[in-house]
Amino acid sequence: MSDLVLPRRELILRAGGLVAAAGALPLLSGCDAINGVEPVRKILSLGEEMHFASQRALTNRDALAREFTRADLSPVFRSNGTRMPAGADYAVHARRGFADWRVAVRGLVARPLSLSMADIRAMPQRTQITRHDCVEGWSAIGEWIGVPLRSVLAAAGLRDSARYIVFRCADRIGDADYYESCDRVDALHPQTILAWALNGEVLPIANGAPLRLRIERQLGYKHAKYLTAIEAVDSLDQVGAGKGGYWEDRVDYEWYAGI
Ligand SMILES: Nc1nc2c(c(=O)[nH]1)N[C@H]1C(S)=C(S)[C@@H](COP(=O)(O)O)O[C@H]1N2
Ligand SMILES: [Mo]
Repeated sequence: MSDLVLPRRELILRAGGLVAAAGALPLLSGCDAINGVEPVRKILSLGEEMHFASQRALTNRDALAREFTRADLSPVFRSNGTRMPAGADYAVHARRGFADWRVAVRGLVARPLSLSMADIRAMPQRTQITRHDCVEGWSAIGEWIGVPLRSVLAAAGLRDSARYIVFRCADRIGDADYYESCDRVDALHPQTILAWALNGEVLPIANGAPLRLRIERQLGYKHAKYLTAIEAVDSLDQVGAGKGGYWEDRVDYEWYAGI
């Protein structure tokens, strides 16, 4: 697959979805199919996604991270940081296969959402084989499946006033919950996905079950695991100590960890 033509191809497929919603022949296929969302919402989010796409055309941060093939997969995708969130609540969710897990989408959005894992899997999906780079000096290549964050933000009606997206997590390290954030450009990047599968299997607990961020143009610590909420905000001042992430607030990790 050629990386560079993908965003356009995706838009064309989405346009196909619009035609299908209007009653013409269904043109959807494979993992790009839009399903599980009512037609009006579909048309609405198509408009919003095209709006996002035109905003993105003005930036030079559109480039895609390199994608690999299955032959490149690491034999083991190791885990780092939290491997199992503490507490009874998470353990109960895990025992139930995360059937009742909910991810809130809130803040500067027109339609706040509370998404189940079934809702998330019913949205358009993207599969990508990418390399994860941790600042601690290791890398691993894995295949991820998830919903593009921009589709979720479109469904929620991201407001123009939203400048950053904050990710809330179920685990604590020491005295605080883990959290991260990114700007609109990375939030709307086509490879920024909320992933629920790794290497063809449901995401393991050690890697962030049931849902974790993949933000492929940035370093490992930005890829928040165990997601509980996604918040659209206009400033990071009120988030943690104001630097936008757990490690940014505690050690000297950069907020923009571009690679
Ligand atoms: N919620 C949460 N997200 C997290 C972490 C964590 O401890 N908790 N560790 C980060 C770091 S430093 C890395 S390198 C990756 C590790 O992801 P993995 O466990 O799937 O290898 O998750 C990142 N996201
Ligand atoms: Mo890391």
